[in-house]
Amino acid sequence: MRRKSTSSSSQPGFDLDSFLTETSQAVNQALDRFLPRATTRPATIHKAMRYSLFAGGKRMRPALCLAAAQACGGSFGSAMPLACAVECIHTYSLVHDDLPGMDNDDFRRGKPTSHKVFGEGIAILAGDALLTQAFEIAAQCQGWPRYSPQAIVLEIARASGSLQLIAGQVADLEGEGQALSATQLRYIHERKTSALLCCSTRLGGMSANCTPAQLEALTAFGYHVGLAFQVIDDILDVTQTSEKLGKTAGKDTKAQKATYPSILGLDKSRKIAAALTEKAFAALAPFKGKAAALEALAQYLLKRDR
Ligand code: GRG
Repeated sequence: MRRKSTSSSSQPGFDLDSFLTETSQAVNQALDRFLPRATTRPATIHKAMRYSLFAGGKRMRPALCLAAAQACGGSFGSAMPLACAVECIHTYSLVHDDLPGMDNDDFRRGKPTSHKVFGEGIAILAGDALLTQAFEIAAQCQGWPRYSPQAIVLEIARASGSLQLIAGQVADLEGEGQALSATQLRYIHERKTSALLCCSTRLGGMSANCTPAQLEALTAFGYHVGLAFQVIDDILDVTQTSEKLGKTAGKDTKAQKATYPSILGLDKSRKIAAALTEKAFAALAPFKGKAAALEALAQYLLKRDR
């Protein structure tokens, strides 16, 4: 997968391209091990789960998880089950988001959506199975002195439940065609996007048995990166082609969705994304230079073009 150059990263010595290549490959291999084989009965559901999971996502949530583990002196190996769990949750949310009853989209990750290939019923079940798979993977983690497997499962359940991820989707659906304020939009972004990105970052720290102060710093980092991520996503929706994004561009305007560009314009939206990223950088101060990967990721997410 070709990536935009990251040479503007605030830690010039850090090779983000190599980091992303290494983490994506390791995550793909681990996911392949965690999931039932495509031939395992009933084969249709396992084919559908694998189809969406291996369709070519950017693996940003796992990358944040692994980078956070590294910042706290942990290992990729310890963090890997949690990185895989968040990618399963994320993929489930995309499969369901694309369904006719939600955004009704035909393309995702550069391929026809799950319901286009397998039919609506199997797509719903594939999303359900990916969500459940995430908890199966996370529940098998070793646990750490400060963070039991129960604490890890609770962390993921809270981020993906009806107060966060689902709440964001509900507000997003109910907000279609409405003139939302910037505050209402922030509520949606905090939940539908930032919650899982923040959870991914926190889980990485937890897998390194991070201190409460480190967890607090990772929370502030993940929260702001998550918000910036959605502002950029909204900008890309109006500035990029469907081919580039691997999903249908211009959907927000068509669905009459309030976005930062529609409320505040592109220039102001770009400034907001940059300011949010600055806040994310500031949160990394306690790591005293040990968070090069997190810093480079935040910069990359701000500058991304897909
Ligand atoms: C639970 C049905 C349901 C939905 C929850 C996450 C979500 C709400 C809906 C998914 C669609 C959406 C626009 C989510 C916001 C987060 C976002 C911008 C997702 C796209 O993430 P990328 O760009 O995707 O990391 P890839 O494909 O690269 O992994």
